[in-house]
Amino acid sequence: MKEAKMISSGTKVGILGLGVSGRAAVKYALQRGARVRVSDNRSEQRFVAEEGAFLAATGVIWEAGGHTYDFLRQADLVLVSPGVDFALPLIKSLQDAGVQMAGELAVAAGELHVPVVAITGTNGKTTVTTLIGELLAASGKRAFVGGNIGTPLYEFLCEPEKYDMVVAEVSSFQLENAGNFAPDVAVLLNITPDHLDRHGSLLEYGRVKMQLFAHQKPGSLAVINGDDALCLALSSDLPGDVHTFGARDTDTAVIRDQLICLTVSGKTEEYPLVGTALANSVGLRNSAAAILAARWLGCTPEQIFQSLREFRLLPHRIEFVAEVNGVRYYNDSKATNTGAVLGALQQFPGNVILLAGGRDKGDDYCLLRETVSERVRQLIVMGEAAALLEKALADVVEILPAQSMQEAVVLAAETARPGDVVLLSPACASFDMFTSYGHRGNEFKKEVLGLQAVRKNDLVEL
Ligand code: UMA
Repeated sequence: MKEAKMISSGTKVGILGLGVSGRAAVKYALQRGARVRVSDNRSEQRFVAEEGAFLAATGVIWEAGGHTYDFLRQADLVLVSPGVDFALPLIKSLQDAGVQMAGELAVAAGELHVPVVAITGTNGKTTVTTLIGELLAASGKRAFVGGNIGTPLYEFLCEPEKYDMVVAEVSSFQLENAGNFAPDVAVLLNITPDHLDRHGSLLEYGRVKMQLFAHQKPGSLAVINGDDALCLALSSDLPGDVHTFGARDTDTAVIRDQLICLTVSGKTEEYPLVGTALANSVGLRNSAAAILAARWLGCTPEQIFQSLREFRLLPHRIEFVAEVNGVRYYNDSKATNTGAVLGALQQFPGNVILLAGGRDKGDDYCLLRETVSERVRQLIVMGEAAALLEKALADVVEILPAQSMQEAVVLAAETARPGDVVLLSPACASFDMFTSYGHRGNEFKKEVLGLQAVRKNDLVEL
């Protein structure tokens, strides 16, 4: 993927949104000798309190409390943070005035001279990105692992000599504005409703996701979930070589029981995952996608198999917390959409006490009805979306409202019987009550471990 660099000495660069991505963009633009100005919608007081040290250290010009046309019009190029909706009228006005607008993928497209693997999908992106990074590391490759996972690609662009490859988690927000980003290996894990408050419809969300493949060169690899009808429908005419993973005999990576069979140059390789952290339906799907990418990138079956056996699941993803009074508690705070919740519920045969709710992202909670009626004994709802969840599910499951995580865990503990599972799998964003899904998951864990402590104290007194 070779293309003109967007930034050089003297380029006037605007940064729209100064979060993790924006701060890395500032660092990168300054390193290239650009003249940088920053625009952020936090109030001036909060912005100075939170970013004062960074602003002083970098010496950039800034505005806060909103984005103004006059301020950003001074730039040749504006780097847009993923959290900024690309449909903002201001962005169109600036483009009409000749200001170029780019996201981190568009900027990177001109400067990535090593093999690039990019992973998208509604659920499993972070796990598969981490897994591919580990598979590459096990085969001696110096892989930069970044993107939506938390380290922006700008960080790679600041010191590319340190790496042989890039593994990038890519979100739909980043793909809205990806320019000619053309990964050598592009992976699509699944498409189920998410971020519909921003993208408007599932079809539009899917269309944005497919931008990952739009500029791939012939001979590049497109890895697609063959069990996901929407993924298949949207990938009928891609420029790269399409290989699928799934349950069909025709898939390149066939998932059967706890085994993945990969066909490479007419030969079959077997990857048994029994006894590993990945031996469940979600883990097998993620592994199959990662194996396809890693084999294409030159990892050997032995290296892959070894890394898969050693892989440990990331926190907040169906994470076992504790067993208290015969009840097992799981933290799945990362499940911020219905697709992820369905995946989690499929791991348990029944008798689940489900804790859900938070900030609504436009999902359709009716998609949970069938599985909830089969597997959930009680639903405890909290946060802004509580009423929406009740409306969608009240006739299929008993529902209790909770005002806080503490109340939710206490209610669950009172209801649960030995053998039950208490699962935090919210189907919503966390920002109404917490700073992040990690914060929400940690609060859940704290409350569960508190139950454990109470029980221990009881035992001591006895
Ligand atoms: N801001 C504005 N104007 C706006 C919106 C936001 O000025 O219209 C400012 C806010 O004041 C805020 C800053 O922009 O301080 C935040 O920027 P941001 O929302 O783009 O977030 P970053 O901190 O830069 O983090 C982003 C990704 N965030 C989003 O996509 C919302 C992070 O993904 C990513 O890890 C990080 O870049 C590094 O690449 C998070 C995420 O929730 C984890 N992603 C979504 C997901 O996974 O579902 C897409």
